Amino acid sequence: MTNFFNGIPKINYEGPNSENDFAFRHYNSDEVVMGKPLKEHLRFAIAYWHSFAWEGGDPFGERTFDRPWFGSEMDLAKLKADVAFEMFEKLGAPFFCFHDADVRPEGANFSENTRNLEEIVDYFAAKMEFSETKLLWGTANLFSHRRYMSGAATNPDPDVFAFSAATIKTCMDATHKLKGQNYVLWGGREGYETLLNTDLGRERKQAGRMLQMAVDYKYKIGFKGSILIEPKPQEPMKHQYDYDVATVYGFLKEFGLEDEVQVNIEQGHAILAGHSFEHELAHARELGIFGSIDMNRNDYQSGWDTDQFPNNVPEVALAYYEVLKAGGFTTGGTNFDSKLRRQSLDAEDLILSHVGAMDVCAAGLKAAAKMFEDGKLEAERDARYEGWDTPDGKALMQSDLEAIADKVVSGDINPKPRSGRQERLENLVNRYI
Ligand code: XLS
Ligand code: NI
Ligand code: NI
Repeated sequence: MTNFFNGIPKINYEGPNSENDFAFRHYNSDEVVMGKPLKEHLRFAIAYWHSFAWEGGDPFGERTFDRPWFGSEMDLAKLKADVAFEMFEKLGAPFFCFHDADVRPEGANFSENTRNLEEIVDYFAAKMEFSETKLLWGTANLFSHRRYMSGAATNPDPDVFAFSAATIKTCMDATHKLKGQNYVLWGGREGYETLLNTDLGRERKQAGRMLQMAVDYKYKIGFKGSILIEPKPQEPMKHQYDYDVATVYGFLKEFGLEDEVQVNIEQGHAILAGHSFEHELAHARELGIFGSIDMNRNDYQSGWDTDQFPNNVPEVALAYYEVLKAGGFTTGGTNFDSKLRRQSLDAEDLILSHVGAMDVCAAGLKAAAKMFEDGKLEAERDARYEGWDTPDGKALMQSDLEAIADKVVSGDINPKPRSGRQERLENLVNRYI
């Protein structure tokens, strides 16, 4: 036991009227909703990078957090792991996620990186034998080190492509060893700053080849989890290639990987792309590539990826409604890719941010389930399209322009506009929240 969380109790469910800050009001993990306990619906994961590796710096100031594990020695990386697993236990977190660079010290070269990673993976594995927390996903940090400043797979230098491929291999090995349920590829610096020095066509082919190699390697090692791409439109690059769900789908189609790879959709990234979170979720579901979510919001005024904990129940409810419509998570889950504000210095802040986020998600999921089970929203939607379910409607999809033109003339077809009933539907949704 470390003494980092001294005095902070294990968090239990106490119901909506509790006065205790260190308690859940909505997240009753075993409560059954639509035939499944909440913990299986929500599949919460803690992001190692934000909670344990991020130091509280911003472009104008350095580290604000004072954590006993900050530093580059292996012993400190192990202390960090001890604290992380204590936090997972306090929160009853079913999952966690990590990048290689979050968990191990940076080595002088590839072999040292790999040795460090393997040592920590063994350390994790020993802890996970006694912990209830599993690995939701692993991933490679192919964006922080200066070697990646011009991208990883899409770098103009083939040596960087090679270094990245080797790193993805070690991170897939680590994820596999820890029985991770997914392997994530967020596009890091796969994008460009200026077209003046960029060959888009080449970079696209390089990215497609790297993804194919990751998929091949998954089968080679017998990794049963899903491979997920996380779309984002910009930041750190001016333009990121995996812009949004639709763009990623086009990319997957081009390389014949649409049945092999799904998406990890982040709320904040959806907003940066000019979409709503539910737009991205619905789109992924309809395209058959829905995988997992990063549930962190942005500040709506500042226009960058501020990675804040979710705190808006109506928003979250609409997102989980789309997740329920997709049939819920299979390998995916709800990852809090969220970080504290840099003034939130205390161990308590780290716990309470997650308590609040888990409660907001639980409340949102319960509202979404009511919406779903009640069926009124879907009935309204179906009614709007009912013409398409008639024999005439169905026949249209098999017809051609000439035949349709004849039919319009002979049947004197003259469409009559009907209300879209948006406000009525908005009123309906608010009744569940
Ligand atoms: C950055 C991304 C990143 C991924 C994991 O914006 O959200 O944190 O989730 O590499
Ligand atoms: Ni992000
Ligand atoms: Ni993310």
